[in-house]
Amino acid sequence: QSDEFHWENYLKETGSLGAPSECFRQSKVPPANEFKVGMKLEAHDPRNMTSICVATVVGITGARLRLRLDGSDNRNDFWRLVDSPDIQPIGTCEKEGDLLQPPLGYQMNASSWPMFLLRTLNGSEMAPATLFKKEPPKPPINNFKVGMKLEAIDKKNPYMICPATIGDVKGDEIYITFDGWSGAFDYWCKYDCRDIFPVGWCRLTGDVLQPPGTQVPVTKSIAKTQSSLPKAAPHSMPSPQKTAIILPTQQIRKSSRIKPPLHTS
Ligand code: MLZ
Repeated sequence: QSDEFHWENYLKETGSLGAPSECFRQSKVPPANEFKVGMKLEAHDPRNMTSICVATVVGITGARLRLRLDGSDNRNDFWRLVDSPDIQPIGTCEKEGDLLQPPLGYQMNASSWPMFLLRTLNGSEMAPATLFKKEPPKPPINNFKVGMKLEAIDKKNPYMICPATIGDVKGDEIYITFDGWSGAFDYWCKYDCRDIFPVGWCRLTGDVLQPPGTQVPVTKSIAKTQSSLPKAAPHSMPSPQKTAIILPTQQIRKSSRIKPPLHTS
């Protein structure tokens, strides 16, 4: 379909470049996701990171798991990569002499927790240790440059991965701006943040990449270099680092915008 989003065309039309994969704290070859819906694991409670809880895989999306804490409601689901340090096999906590905690917002009386824990784990399918992948190392320095394109999690809608651009760089921090959106979703994060991915990540993992928004025109840059979109062999030599240059906004005309599909929701 012609109105589908394609990075290759989009980079060409916007005259921009994808940030090289070496910039990211992600494995070059995305980790395999061998988890199944219904499997249980241990996870840090995102609302109370010091406590470790039982979680159930309620969905699979690319290299990520949609997780729900046992004893919690269905309105606080969260997403983690299979190589996230926030998840571990059932039994890890006990091995380390810790206790599994009820989640923040545990729906029953606190005194029922030990029995609830026994029942929730009894007869359940526990995700085997081999499914948990090692977190990739941090790139040694922040190599992001203003104007580089990437795929980034929308923290306000964390199931969404969206086309984004580096809007600013300050020390170890980068400013993530979402293409086609006015700025309400933009955020600062560390360069080694696990919520950002190189161009082509979703295509490789099978996760869903959202199309750019339709609120603001996407800027056209003058850079006329080839894209760093991974092609046939993701193992091949990385292309030499290039700098993406973006024109100041006054020089940008609406007509340079490509037409993404109509946005629902
Ligand atoms: N339809 C929702 C989601 C927007 C997602 C933007 N992502 C960068 C809204 O308009 O709020």
